[in-house]
Amino acid sequence: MDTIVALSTPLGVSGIGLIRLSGSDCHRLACDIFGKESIKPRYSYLGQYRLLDQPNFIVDAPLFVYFEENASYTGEPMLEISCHGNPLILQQVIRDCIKRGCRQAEPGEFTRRAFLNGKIDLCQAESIEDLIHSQSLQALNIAQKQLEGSLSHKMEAFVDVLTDQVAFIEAYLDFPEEDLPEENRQHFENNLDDILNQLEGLINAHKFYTPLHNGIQTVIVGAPNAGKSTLLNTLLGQERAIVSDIPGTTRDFITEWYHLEPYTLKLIDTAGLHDTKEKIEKLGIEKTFEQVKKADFILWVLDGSQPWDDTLNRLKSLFPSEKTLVILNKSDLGLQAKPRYEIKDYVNCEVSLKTGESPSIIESAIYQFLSKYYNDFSQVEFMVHERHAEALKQAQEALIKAKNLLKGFGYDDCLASELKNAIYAFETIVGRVDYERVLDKIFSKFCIGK
Ligand SMILES: Nc1nc2c(ncn2[C@@H]2O[C@H](COP(=O)(O)OP(=O)(O)O)[C@@H](O)[C@H]2O)c(=O)[nH]1
Ligand SMILES: [Mg+2]
Repeated sequence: MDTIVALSTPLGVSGIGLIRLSGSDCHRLACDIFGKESIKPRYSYLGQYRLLDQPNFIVDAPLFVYFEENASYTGEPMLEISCHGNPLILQQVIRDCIKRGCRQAEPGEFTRRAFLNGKIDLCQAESIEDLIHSQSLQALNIAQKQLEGSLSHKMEAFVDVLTDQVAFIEAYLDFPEEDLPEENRQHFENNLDDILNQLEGLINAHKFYTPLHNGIQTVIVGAPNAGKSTLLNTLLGQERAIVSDIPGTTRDFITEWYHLEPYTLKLIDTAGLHDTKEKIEKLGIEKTFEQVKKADFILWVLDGSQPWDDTLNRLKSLFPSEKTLVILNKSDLGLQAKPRYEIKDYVNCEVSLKTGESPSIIESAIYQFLSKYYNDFSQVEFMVHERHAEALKQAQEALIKAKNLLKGFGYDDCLASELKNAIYAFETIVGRVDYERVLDKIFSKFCIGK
């Protein structure tokens, strides 16, 4: 296998920048670069990095560690070089490694090699991507367990049960003169029900994947001057957005993370929605509508002290009540009856963001709203990716058919074939089945150096 090289930390000024190499040449390269006869594995050395074409020039004095085959992340010989985090040093070192015969790694290639060398299965590889990118503590916790094999073990347990059953059915079909033992049939039916039950839970958990992984996309919308930026600042507890009584102050999006355990929200403060001819403002408004379409959760801020107008009617039709919480603001100025009436179909909370008493009221309104919308969020045990959900649905379909066949015809070939379909679906999740195409799709999501 060829030896690949990549920067594993972001390219930018930092204390340390880590360069990783993987492939059969690692030991020779380490000896050549650092002028050693041999190198002890898993031992940290301080070396002098000399460039191949300028041997008198020491580009950095990095720490390096060599890992032997079968005892590294990829399962191949590996070399990790911890340079000082100057992009110039890092570029020089990588270029030098390429001159010495390495190839720049493709995105995700280290993890792909780990998978191909049997160090991890596909579920585990995907959990590494979750570990790197997830935005909530709960997601990190689950991803860590999946890296240890929690989802893979579940799939393997299903496969074991079904494989035993297929073997039994096939033996029975070969010797049909033997009586079909009733207790086996009952036991089998119970097993099918148990797997189907668990499958339903897993398929259901898929809808939590994006909010766990990317955070809940929350767009703060409303007319100009309603108090959207004040809401953002109130939740964050800091003056993040400019608050002003000049309408149209917020034109571009302001995005901030906001943690309300167990939820992680990506708050997006937007331009006020109203009729305008002003070019830049108009652009901002169009962008806001795009955000509304993509949002998981909408916080609609309304100045309840102002009369209701036609623009608000139009906005109302754009914000579905099942994912919108209305913040009826400016209660200190006295709320009018009409807006209160108009938003009666929405979950809402009446506040005065200006008085500063509101954070806990709004926080608890958001918490309650999300708890209802994402019920059982904190009970989610698995990060069920789109790919997993699709395979799980195929398995579910096959097992439902199997259950009906068992009731109708007892043990026959069709039943065994449906069980095999389910087994195949579970195996694709773990990645035991050979399929290059799926691999490309998964690993292209990784960053280079991972
Ligand atoms: N009286 C009163 N004024 C408020 C309240 N909340 C915000 N404001 C004021 O309304 C104006 C517009 O607020 P801002 O957050 O910039 O609104 P945005 O355009 O929706 O982002 C500012 O002058 C705020 O101080 C409130 O609860 N009561
Ligand atoms: Mg604003």
